Amino acid sequence: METVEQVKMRMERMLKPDRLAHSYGVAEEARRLAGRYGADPQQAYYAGLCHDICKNMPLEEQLQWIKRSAIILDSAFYRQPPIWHGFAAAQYLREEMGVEDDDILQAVRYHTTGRAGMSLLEKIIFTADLTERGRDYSDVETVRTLADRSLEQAVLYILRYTLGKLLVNGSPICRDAWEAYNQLVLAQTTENL
Ligand code: DGI
Ligand code: FE
Ligand code: FE
Repeated sequence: METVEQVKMRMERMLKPDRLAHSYGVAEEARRLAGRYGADPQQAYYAGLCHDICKNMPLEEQLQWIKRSAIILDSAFYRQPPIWHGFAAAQYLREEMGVEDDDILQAVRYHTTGRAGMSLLEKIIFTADLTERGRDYSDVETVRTLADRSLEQAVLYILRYTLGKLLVNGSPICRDAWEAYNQLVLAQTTENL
């Protein structure tokens, strides 16, 4: 597996400056959250650093990486380009950077959509993506406060926020995202029964 220094040099070549800054922000926020929630800080930093590595790749190239992975995806997936870069990155990390840590690969693959049954590291990367220091959107302080209180609550809030916007815009929502949402909502309502 490439060292952090090697990853950083690769990122300098592959990412635009704003995406580079975001990636460093997510890496640091993921390391902080890992410390707070008992995950491995180095693993979290690495996954955070790499999560958007394919974001500035042409879509055609992203597709090539996705097709090289063994994951079976439905036709709706292929009609939602905004969710491709995480799936492409998981395969890219494995083949080009020698990453074999499945927890890192899963966290990168599902960082945009989430999924039902996310691991601790997956929740950390999913959340850090929206709470890193460079993020600025109307609800960001609410999400940052939630992230320090409960990762599950932060993930659910982000899903409500993201999927809410997709619904309002009439955009499609992928299966993994609504399965993640349903699982967290149902877990919450079961607790309240
Ligand atoms: O890569 P980032 O900008 O850091 O953030 P991200 O990986 O969370 O990507 C955000 C984009 O992905 C945003 O435009 C919303 C979109 N997105 C998230 N879930 C879905 C989705 N788009 C579609 N069509 N369907 C989804 O389920
Ligand atoms: Fe992303
Ligand atoms: Fe990101």
